[in-house]
Amino acid sequence: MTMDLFSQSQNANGLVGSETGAVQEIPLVDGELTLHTNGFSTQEADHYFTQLQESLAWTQEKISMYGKTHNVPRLSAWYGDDGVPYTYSGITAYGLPWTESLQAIKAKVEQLASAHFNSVLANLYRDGSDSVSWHADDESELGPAPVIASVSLGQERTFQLKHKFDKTLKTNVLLPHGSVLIMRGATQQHWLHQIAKSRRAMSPRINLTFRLVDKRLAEASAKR
Ligand SMILES: O=C(O)CCC(=O)C(=O)O
Repeated sequence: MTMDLFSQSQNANGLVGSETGAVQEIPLVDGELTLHTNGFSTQEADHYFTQLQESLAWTQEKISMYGKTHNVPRLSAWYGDDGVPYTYSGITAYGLPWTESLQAIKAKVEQLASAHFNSVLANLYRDGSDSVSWHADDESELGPAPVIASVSLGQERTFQLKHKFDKTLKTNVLLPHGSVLIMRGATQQHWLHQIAKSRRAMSPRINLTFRLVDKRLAEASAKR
């Protein structure tokens, strides 16, 4: 049985997230989710989308699986405070310095989340065939109960969640242009999330996930 977690805020499609101006505390077993549907006005979101699409250092990362190298199905870029490391595919690297736009977005998001962030992972989904597969943001350097603030600009996509241990628990959240989804508490310990591929014609989407990386823990896990 799939639990009906969103009976008060579902739209006609059974998805949440389409109410203008809404701040929704989304009830989630073993987790905490808040969706600011209009965290950024349409005008601000339009401006930042164009600005970031043109100016961020978008990179095609590669992943090795079963002895073969594949392109990751999206472009990405890391930015952060000086000396904040991040690790991917066993490699430790350092983020680029904040751009003016990213700093302005970070300030707004920190206010919405009442939290401080020192790095951001930017993802560019070029069309519906770009995606991110099931995972949790549960790296040890984020701590046991990280606050992650996720900004969506451009094409609305569906953020899918499934519980790690109780297979009956799953849900979908629509992430519209200008929205900010905040995950906190035990969410990363108990839930996986993904943006699935879609066969529908889709325009580009930029996602920014702001995080607070513990430098000492990141360096320690890189040495392991
Ligand atoms: O694009 C999204 O909304 C999710 C991105 C994500 O899960 C990640 O970067 O870890």
